[in-house]
Amino acid sequence: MLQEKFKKIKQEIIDELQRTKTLEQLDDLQKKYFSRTAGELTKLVKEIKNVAEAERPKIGKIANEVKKEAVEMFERIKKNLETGKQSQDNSRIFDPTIPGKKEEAGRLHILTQMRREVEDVCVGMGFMIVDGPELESEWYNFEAVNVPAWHPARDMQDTFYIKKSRNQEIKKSTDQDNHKLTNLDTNLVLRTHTSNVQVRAMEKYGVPLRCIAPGRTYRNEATDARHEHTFHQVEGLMVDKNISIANFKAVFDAIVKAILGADFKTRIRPGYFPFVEPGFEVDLSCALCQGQGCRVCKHTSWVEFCGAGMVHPNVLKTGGVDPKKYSGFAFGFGLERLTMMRYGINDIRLFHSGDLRFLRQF
Ligand code: FA5
Repeated sequence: MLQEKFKKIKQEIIDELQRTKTLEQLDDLQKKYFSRTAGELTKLVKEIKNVAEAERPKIGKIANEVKKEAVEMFERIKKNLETGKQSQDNSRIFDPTIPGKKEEAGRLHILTQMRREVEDVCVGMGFMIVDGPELESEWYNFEAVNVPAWHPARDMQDTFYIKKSRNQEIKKSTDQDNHKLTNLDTNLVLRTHTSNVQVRAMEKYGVPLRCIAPGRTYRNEATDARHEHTFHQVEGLMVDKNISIANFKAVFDAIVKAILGADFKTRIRPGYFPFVEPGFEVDLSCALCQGQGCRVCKHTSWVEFCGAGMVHPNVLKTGGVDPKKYSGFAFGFGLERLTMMRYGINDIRLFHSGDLRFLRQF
């Protein structure tokens, strides 16, 4: 539409004038737009006669305004250049009639916000934050934490495997990300838990050690209201002399209290994980149904939240730590589930749905 073309040419003139630094350039621009025969603005004005008669006065008015403003701008710039006021002034051409651009302010994903809160609480208790690769050697993900290939516990954590032949290729790119992949004689897997960081952290930092490792994890999982194939865990590991279950309970309670409030109910029950002995599971009381029963807690009024236990001597040994001198606890909880209980979110799939109506609430 002609009206649009006038708007566009006006903006073009403004842009070009902003870049004009000499009188010669200005002269060239003047010809480009105003020359009687081939000037671009002149040609547009000539097109007005082809517009429907009823429309002509309106377009004519717009054309006159654009032309008038353009002439004024040219005069102003000419004066600037003649008086030595250089091109900085030219960039000050400001057209108040152009609608402003609204900047959309982003926000952090709710899981990022929650991770940061958990990190703050743990850092306050002297834990450092460590990271580990999501694409991990099968060895660190399983063997190093006492889960050999034949172990039935592997069935509980099925994942996505990458063939050995691609390892060197992948190694190059992950090394650049500072996540060294070692033990590449094994397959690579998308890590099933953050427990892959346990041995890595002991190898790197030695003991005494107090760290958390939050991060993304993957499982070949049928999804439902509380299971995702891609989710986040926060691993905790504390190794020192004389560490006991009491230390775990104190640290764990402090986290839950800080995030969910002092009155939130939890329960600890025995649980089996090959990398701890003894092992337990911690449940959160279901905040969604307040004990009435719902699909998230599978009508039990408790939501499985965390695996934990005293680090198995084999894992300490693999990490280069003497189990006769040192003991430790480890835990791994689901960040999505913690967030669900805090905000009453009734379906885990909402986190990665990309649904802005959901995300904008936080
Ligand atoms: C583990 O992953 C162990 N590595 C935890 C652990 C660490 C035990 C250290 C002992 C010592 P589990 O598979 O139960 O355990 O997962 C731990 C938590 O992750 C669960 O309680 C749950 O909150 C969360 N989680 C597990 N699978 C899923 C899933 N598919 N979707 C969402 N959250 C999940």
